Amino acid sequence: MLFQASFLVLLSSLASVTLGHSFLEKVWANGMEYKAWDPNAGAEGTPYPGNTPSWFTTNKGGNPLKPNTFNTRDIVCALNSSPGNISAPINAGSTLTVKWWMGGQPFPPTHWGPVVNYIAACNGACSKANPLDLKFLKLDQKGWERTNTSYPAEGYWATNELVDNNGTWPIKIPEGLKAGEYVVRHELIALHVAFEAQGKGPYYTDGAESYPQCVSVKVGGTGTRVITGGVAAAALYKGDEPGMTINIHDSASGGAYPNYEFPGPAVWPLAG
Ligand SMILES: [Cu+2]
Repeated sequence: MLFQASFLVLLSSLASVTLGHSFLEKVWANGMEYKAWDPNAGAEGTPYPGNTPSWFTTNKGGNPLKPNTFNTRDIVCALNSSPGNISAPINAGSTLTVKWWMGGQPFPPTHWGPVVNYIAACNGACSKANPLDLKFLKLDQKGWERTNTSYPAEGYWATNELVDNNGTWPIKIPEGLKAGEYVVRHELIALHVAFEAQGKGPYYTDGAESYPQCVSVKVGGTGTRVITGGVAAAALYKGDEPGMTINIHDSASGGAYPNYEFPGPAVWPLAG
């Protein structure tokens, strides 16, 4: 019991020193650099720019979404989101790169978890898209990577790789994707307090944290690969999945979680 109590104190102190969470600072596509949207600046009266493909959100502080929001509009593209004003031109088969940054760091290094990317067709201009109408396919996912002497119980996860890469993450746009406008939904999932949702059922008030960010892109060319099916973002997760309730502080694991089960749908077979 003593161990349990001090463990929880440690966790809450970790949470209090990482008040800064994060959001996208920059986006690169086809060799062009775009500023993303800084919701903290927005709170000080800076208007949302007319030349960014990165979606608007009122999420001052870059705060996480908890499982009790996983079936709401906010889980699609962040708190009170609305579409980017432009869609960044990008070639099918090339890489969209994003960069997370807030308050002098990319993302809290103690927020271990997966990085997951999705794509949805806008069927027209993404600037007019309704987030609730978007049907997403999973492009790729990366979770636990290896053990880590710095965090012997938790190991090294995709979010740690993102932090070590100065907050940047590459997202491959599928080869041969049909011309049109698409929303890329890029998401960090932090598992440091995921265990709090164990046994609590779906949409609990605490547990895993989701940090979704959306970027609108415009694919040209003569590709024929069409997106069909897909899942509304508000139906991706319930928060009670094994991959959303895992205890990653299990010292018996030695920091190895090779059987981590990703939440959400399987990766779209045509994405690679
Ligand atoms: Cu957090």
